[in-house]
Amino acid sequence: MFKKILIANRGEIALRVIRTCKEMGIKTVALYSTADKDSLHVRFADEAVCIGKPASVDSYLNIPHIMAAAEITNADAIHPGYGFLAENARFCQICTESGIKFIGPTPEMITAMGDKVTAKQTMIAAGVPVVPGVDGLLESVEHAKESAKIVGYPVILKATAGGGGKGMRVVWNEEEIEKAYDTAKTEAAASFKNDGIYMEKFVEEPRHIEIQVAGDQFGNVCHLSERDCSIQRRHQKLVEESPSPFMTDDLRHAMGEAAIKAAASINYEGVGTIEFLVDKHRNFYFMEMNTRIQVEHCVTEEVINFDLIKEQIKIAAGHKVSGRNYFPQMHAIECRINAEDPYNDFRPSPGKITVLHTPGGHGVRVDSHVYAGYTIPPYYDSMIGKLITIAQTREEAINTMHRALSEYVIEGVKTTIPFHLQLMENEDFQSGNFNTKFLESFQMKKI
Ligand code: MV4
Repeated sequence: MFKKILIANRGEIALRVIRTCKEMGIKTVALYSTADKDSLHVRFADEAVCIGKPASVDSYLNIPHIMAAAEITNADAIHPGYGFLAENARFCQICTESGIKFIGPTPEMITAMGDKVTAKQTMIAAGVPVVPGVDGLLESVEHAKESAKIVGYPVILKATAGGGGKGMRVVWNEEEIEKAYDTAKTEAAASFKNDGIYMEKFVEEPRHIEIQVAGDQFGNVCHLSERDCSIQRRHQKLVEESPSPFMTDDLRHAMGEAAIKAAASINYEGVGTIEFLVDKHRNFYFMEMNTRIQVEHCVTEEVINFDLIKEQIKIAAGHKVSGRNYFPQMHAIECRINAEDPYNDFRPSPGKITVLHTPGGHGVRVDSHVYAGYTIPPYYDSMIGKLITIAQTREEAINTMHRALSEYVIEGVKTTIPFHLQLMENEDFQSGNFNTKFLESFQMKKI
């Protein structure tokens, strides 16, 4: 087992990794930018190294600074968390070349899933269902026009280097396709320095359901059930839960097997997530694979009673996965508490937290790095923490969530707590009647 893990991240996920390392008897090294010198991950780690100025490019994305910190502290592994360098194949490669274990997949696996056209071709070869569309990249506007006639409108144009919605265009008819093709290409080139575009049939009002997987260095892969992440706003997830209210036992087995096929087809090592679109008839289609731990991993941890960070570390150290699949025994819901104003288009609201009261009690988990007097810096994401509730049934998990949200006091910054309270009171949410379009029509009631 590793003796010392360096955590190349900040905020709640840095703290989350430190907690598991402590339980495993592994020493920890925190990294921090000058904006984060008073952060809890710095206080709770065994050692901490300042790696630069506040801007991410000068600190949490600065590979030479991070590698220097790993060398001077003699760390034998690096945990990348999520975001920042977690899916950067070059960083992963540099860690390996420096004799430091990257806790995650190999650079080849990251690259294979990072290019969406390659990933889709890999899935077709593995027998995983994908959205019908055109194989490979679009060569020209004419190619796009001819293809759309075959696929059938509506179609969606996506950037091969994309993910998370950037460079995407829905096209409803032939009149729109030329403009959509041009803007998608321009946006992709600007965002990813790669203007490759591909086409799929547009799936209307889909649910976003993802399957957690874990694979080891010996080719074994298991699944750890699903998370429903359909409650999103502009491709930012706000609420996740497990099990999905839309799930059936048959669908879970089918999606679980597909997810295992997907991960096994690249001999996946580490924990990962296969994202699927699920239509109203419960047809499911591979969308993307995330080769990292995700923000919403906690709901899975709670419904199967399983530490996913510990699993990541064990897999990286050469342990085998258990060789069985895991099914939800409880219901868990996670609300992302962001420093954003839900009454004002979710505008970021960084600043000092003057008063803080964190909820507790039966069935409540809070993963957060903030404390009273902490200042949320403007340089990074606006997440204050995650509130997770766990109960026997979905209805009880919603009731516990409403109760916990009503206890949560955060003053000094605006937060998404009022949004979550209103969501928990929404009848469509309560009945599980929602898809990825749900928040487009959700209106905050004024206070
Ligand atoms: C789609 C789709 C409908 N049909 N693909 C959004 C982000 C990127 N990962 C893929 N996305 C979508 N791909 C086809 N063929 C609808 C979306 C989509 C979406 C997906 C998941 C969660 C929220 C979403 C919001 C808008 C669009």
